[in-house]
Amino acid sequence: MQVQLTTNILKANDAIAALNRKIFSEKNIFVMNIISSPGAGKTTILEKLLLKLPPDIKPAVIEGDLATTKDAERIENTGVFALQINTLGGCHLDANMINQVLEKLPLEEINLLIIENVGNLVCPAGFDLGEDMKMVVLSVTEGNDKPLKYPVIFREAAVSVLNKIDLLNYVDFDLNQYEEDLIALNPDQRRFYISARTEEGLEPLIEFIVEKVRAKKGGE
Ligand SMILES: Nc1nc2c(ncn2[C@@H]2O[C@H](COP(=O)(O)OP(=O)(O)OP(=O)(O)O)[C@@H](O)[C@H]2O)c(=O)[nH]1
Ligand SMILES: [Mg+2]
Repeated sequence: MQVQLTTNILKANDAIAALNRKIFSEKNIFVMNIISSPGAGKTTILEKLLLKLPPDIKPAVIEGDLATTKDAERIENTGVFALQINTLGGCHLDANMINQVLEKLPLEEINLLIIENVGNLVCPAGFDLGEDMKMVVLSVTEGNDKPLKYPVIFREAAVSVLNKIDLLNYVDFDLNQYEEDLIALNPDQRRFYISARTEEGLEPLIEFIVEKVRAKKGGE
């Protein structure tokens, strides 16, 4: 019974995600779904990244959190439109939550929609929101064993970002093992190594995202 119920929920979610994807495609909006455990640095990465986008990239952000508008406020301080969804205890965003706020977004004015999912490496992995790309963020303080322990999201994400590399000297994070495990899970994944704090490694990640947005705009 439980298995059946889960399958039905996911089927319903996938149908709405397909609808979202169609709407985003019609409007040439590239959509990123950012997933990590709490505190890995999703919002900090966005705060830095949004200020460095070239003028032809027009972003908006959806912030998913159990409670508070703290992250949306941080994003708004960069001058970028941000909308907060509170899941009221839910451990992930789903396609319907995104669908319900579409009319509140400036869809005619943007070509990049970034969705910061609820901080959690497990639940968000199973729910398609209608995004073009999932980006998983891990920080070095969490340990290099996480890709193998939480394989679903590391396998599914087209992009992985290792954040807080400024702290590498203070932790026993094994970079070689991390990379080896990621390659085993998803050999095609683009891997980035950054410090949102010092901005080391941020530029290649921004270039990658900009290329994706321009490609979608060009109809690819
Ligand atoms: N040393 C260091 N600290 C960082 C870096 N990036 C983020 N932080 C810090 O990590 C903490 C959490 O960062 P957030 O950006 O709020 O993390 P988050 O993933 O958005 O967290 P949730 O939204 O709660 O899931 C903050 O105190 C940041 O200042 C980094 O590259 N290096
Ligand atoms: Mg955040």
